[in-house]
Amino acid sequence: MSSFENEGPVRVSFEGDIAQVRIDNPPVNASSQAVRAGLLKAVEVVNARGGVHAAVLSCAGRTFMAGGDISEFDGPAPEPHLPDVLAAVEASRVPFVAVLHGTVLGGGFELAMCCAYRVAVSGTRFGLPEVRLGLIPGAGGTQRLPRLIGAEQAVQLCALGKQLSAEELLDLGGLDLVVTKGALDEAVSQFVANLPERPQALSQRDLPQFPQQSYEKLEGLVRKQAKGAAAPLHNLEAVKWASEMPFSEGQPRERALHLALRDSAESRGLRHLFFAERAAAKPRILKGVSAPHIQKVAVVGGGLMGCGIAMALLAAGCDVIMVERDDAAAHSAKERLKGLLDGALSRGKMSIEAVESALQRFLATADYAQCADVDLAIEAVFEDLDVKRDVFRALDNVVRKDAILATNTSYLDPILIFEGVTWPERCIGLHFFSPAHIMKLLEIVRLPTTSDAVLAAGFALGKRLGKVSVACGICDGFIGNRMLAAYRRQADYLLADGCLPEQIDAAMRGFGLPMGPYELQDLTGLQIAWANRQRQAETRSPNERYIPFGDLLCAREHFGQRSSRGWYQYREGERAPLADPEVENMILDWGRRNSVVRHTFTTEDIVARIMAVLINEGFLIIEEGIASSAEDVDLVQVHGYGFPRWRGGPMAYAREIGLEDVSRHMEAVAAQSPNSWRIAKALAL
Ligand code: T1G
Repeated sequence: MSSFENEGPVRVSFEGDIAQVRIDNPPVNASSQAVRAGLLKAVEVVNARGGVHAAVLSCAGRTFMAGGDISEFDGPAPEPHLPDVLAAVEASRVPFVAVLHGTVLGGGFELAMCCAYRVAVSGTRFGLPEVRLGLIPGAGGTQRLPRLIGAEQAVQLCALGKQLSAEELLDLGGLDLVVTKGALDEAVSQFVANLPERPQALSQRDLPQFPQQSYEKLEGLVRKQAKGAAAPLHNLEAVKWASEMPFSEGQPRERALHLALRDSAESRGLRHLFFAERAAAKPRILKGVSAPHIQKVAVVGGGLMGCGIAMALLAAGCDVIMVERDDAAAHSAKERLKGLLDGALSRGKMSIEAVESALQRFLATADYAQCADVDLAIEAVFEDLDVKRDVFRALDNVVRKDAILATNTSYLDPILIFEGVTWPERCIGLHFFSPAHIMKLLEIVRLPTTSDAVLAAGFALGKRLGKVSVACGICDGFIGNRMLAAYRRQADYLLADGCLPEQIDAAMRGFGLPMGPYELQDLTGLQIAWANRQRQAETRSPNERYIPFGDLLCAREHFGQRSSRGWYQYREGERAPLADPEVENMILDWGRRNSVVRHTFTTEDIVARIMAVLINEGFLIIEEGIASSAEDVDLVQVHGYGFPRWRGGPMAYAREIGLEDVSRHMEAVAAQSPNSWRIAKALAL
């Protein structure tokens, strides 16, 4: 077998009349500039040699090309450009046979579509996830895919971010062969030796008109799922071009829009999160630190939170011992967990085998002694310091000395919770968000005594549970709840000075939040924030402006949806919030009694002031070392509090609008409520 000593990530070799073109660009064979140049060279070498029957294109490592190199997107695209490289592959006299495995995404799928033939290993997945990066494909994806599998299916992948299995793509006519991994080499040899007639290149194929009714239905679906993001609709529009114009017109139009979107705030925000999520999973301080393995976990407290944590652990293959205060409570906890498992089964999230396996690995008990051999014990009991301390006193007496002890507290000081526990280096905070088996965010709270190994174990467990884990220090509310408290306080100031709940909620929903602050309080219940305000009363500055509306509602036992009244009123059995004249009167009466002159705030004012407070609190949290980066603050907001992903997070949003603007709005906030806000250094311009 002779081979060309071509350098770089693309190598060409020959076995008789078959060329082997191999891409090796770890970790995911992204189409970097070197890969694009190497591939272009490979097409030239293969065609210049003469007598070559076919060129087999494959990738080393865990996956075929998984897309363009996202890290290149911040700057101008260096030549050769991917569309040109793919055009060369498609036009190659020697037919290319793509051998596909792993996740064939974005530019990788575009490359595969330019090959004359496509053979895939069973289990390979295909997609055009550019939409998740605020983009449309930039190398023919929206123009070739409809010509391969039809426009309707192409919209599912381009605009809705759906992926296809190899079998599904085969059924749609997008692959020539799907084989098991073990049979791949032989199957490819056979296939290449007996190539079917070469199909017409996708760029040459015509496409029927996109049926208007189908298009309109899909447009509604795409708009609904987009939740304010622009890229999904751009993808839909680009796919439609494929049925309206020849490839020669559609592809340049796609490329131009792709490049323009690379420079959009939406794409910058989504790319920022893409890398932030990966960086957060591997804190620099843990480089080289080995994490003790966690298999057996005790969960103390079988309420909604405890069962959610248990569910997440069981789904990840852990063994769970759930401890409750007595046998009856343990039985109820087991029934609650079985309810969650049945729900996962009925929604197709878990197979019957997985549910049975989970139940075999689950034990509910009232006997702490059953925890003697756990690797980690976490409490999810009532948010009361003494109750939590009692739990750890009991655990401390039975668990191994190397067993990790974790608190799930949302607001209490973990140092006080663990006071007196032996081997304090094993203590950590693992703050899950309810429902814990669904919410992605996990705040991992490091105590001064927490060892690196225990911290690493927390991150390893978070990764195993599929969480977005963010390291945080100790303060009231850690990162997310502290920012939520600031956000709600500013919303209350706006109520006091001229707004009504429905106006503020509408403004924040229009910004992209799933619901506004008052709808959310009604949904989760006003009691939690009430208890927190009472807890903070003794340490709150007497000069800080205090708005009592939430307390007044709780005093009337208007706790929200569950009590049919809160900030809104609710018809029996319904959840639609209805403006409550009593709430408006309460706000106006209070204003009159306190000689407040109410103002008119526009939607823009409301958003600007609330965002300024959220960003300011984020900067304070970073400046105090509670969060290690703006990226981590954004991850907390996006994965824990519904901040619109396509805006990248409050800190990314601040970068987009400019800190001068944020600072100006924060000054207005501070003037609106004197002595009530600390201004972060980053905003004290
Ligand atoms: N570009 C650059 N780096 C990438 C990358 C990419 N496309 N994909 C992954 N990485 C890095 C990632 O940052 C991490 O780095 C490491 O690889 C492992 O990733 C031209 C314009 C493929 C399913 O959107 O979905 O093609 O942290 O931890 O869980 O028209 O990575 O180790 O330093 O996620 O096994 C379209 C994005 C791009 C795919 C693997 N393609 N990647 O998941 O590993 S735009 C995508 C993924 C495009 C074309 C358009 C996943 C994965 P580090 P990982 P994983």
